Amino acid sequence: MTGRTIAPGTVHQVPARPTPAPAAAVFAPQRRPAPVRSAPARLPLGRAVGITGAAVAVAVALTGCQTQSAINRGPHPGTVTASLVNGVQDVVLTTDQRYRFTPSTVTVHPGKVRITLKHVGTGGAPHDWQLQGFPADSVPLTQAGQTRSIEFIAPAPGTYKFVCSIHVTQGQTGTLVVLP
Ligand SMILES: [Cu+2]
Repeated sequence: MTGRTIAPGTVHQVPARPTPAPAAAVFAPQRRPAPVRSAPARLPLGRAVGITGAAVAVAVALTGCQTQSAINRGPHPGTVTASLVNGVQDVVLTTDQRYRFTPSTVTVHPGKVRITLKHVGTGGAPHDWQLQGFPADSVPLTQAGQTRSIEFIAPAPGTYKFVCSIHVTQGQTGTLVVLP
């Protein structure tokens, strides 16, 4: 108790502080990537080519769907403001097996918009792009490695939600802002 008086206490506390800080920092980043990496890392192990290879690929794809169907609670990355070039505002969104659109916040001006969806993943589920409330303004299901586009006239100024129609529950959503 006497050691806790102000004068000696300050001396003893100095070396104690640095220890817990780095320990916590080491644990935090290690836990996150571990489950994500373990699944894809095993995919290429299948040696067989041809029928067996295809069977493995299908099994892997199905497994991948199930293991990754958990909600992605990570941040929605990126913002972009489109500009009119040759009468159209080009917006390119990439997606992969992480249930995200990049960028996920898209700002456009009134007029024609072209949304291009590039599935840059190496496998897994296809994705589409749908502007909620405007079913015609949608990019159809796009497989890994594919690129598909849709052109439409921006709706009235405001804020709209867009989604991948088959991965809404996994959190694959974004925001379209139409400027006045
Ligand atoms: Cu999707």
